[in-house]
Amino acid sequence: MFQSLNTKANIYVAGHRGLVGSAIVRRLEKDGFGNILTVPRSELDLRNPLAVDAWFTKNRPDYVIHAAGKVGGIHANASYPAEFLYDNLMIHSTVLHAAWQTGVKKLLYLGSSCIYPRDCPQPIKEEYLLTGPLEPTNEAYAIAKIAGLKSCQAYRRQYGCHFISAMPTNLYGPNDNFDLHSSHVLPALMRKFHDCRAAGGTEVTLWGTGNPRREFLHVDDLADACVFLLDRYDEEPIINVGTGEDISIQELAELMRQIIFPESRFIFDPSMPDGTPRKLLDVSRIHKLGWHHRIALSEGIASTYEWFKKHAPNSINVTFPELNRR
Ligand code: GFB
Repeated sequence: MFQSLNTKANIYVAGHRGLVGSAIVRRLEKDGFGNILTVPRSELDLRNPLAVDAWFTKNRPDYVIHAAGKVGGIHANASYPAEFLYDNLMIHSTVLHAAWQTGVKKLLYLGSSCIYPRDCPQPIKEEYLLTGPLEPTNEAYAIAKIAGLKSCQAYRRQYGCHFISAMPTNLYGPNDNFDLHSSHVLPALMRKFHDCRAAGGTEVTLWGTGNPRREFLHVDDLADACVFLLDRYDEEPIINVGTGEDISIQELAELMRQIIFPESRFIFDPSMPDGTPRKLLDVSRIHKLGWHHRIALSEGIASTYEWFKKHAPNSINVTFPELNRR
């Protein structure tokens, strides 16, 4: 089934409690991997180089999927740039360095579509990286992510490490962050329509103008792509992971209204930022390798909403409690 992976290998999933990491663990377990390594933040602060070195020396992972990091939606990114920059720069540096020092066979690093210039041509090809200015609302996060992917390339060139980087588009799914201040748009809209219905309301207020366009990938599809790439891809260039299809925030809101609370209506608050006008990835490279997404957006929203209803009371995924405390 796999070209190079062996289900007996030790695979460390960094960030296993987050949206991405938890999906990767689910996927690896389904594929029969018996030695998945995880460590909670309370036991290992990935910003601490000495602690990370010691953990890698003791646990000796064969493979690493690096899905750890401080993430958030447009408001969180714009409000806490220092934290997004510091935490992510540190987390990426410590993990990559320890992986090199302990001879990890292969590492998959996850970036983000916000690394590309704000106004680059659409769909976004991998080679558009560093060809123009970044979107100001997420510049700090993007700089840290660019440093991470460039580190992978540097360790590859200087030390021959098999470090690869994938750039996922906007993600959603189970274990997302549904906190209205720090979440991304899809979980925020889910919570807003759900709470409106539960409260007997009629109107939901959304941010910005509704005109920006975004591409959404279910996190189970991303997990599938991660295992695919870890198994088969071993080159320096970054590789986009998405669906190749986008919709406007207005269209997304309409879709979610129909699924969650058809009797409601929504309005936009243009005093909130729009962010990047459009972010659609060119996925022809990963398609050529033989990978395609499977989960249609409406199907993914419906299944995520089922998950949300079961977990709603506890659905704030506090992957960065600092943001939720404020
Ligand atoms: O998903 P999102 O927060 O981040 O917002 P980005 C996408 C769009 O949805 C923006 C609008 O135009 C928002 O104004 N929007 C409408 C809302 N209503 C809401 C709402 O209630 N909550 C939120 N959050 N948005 C992030 C970056 O950018 O994308 C990160 O900040 C990362 O760095 C991530 O790259 C993938 O798509 O604009």
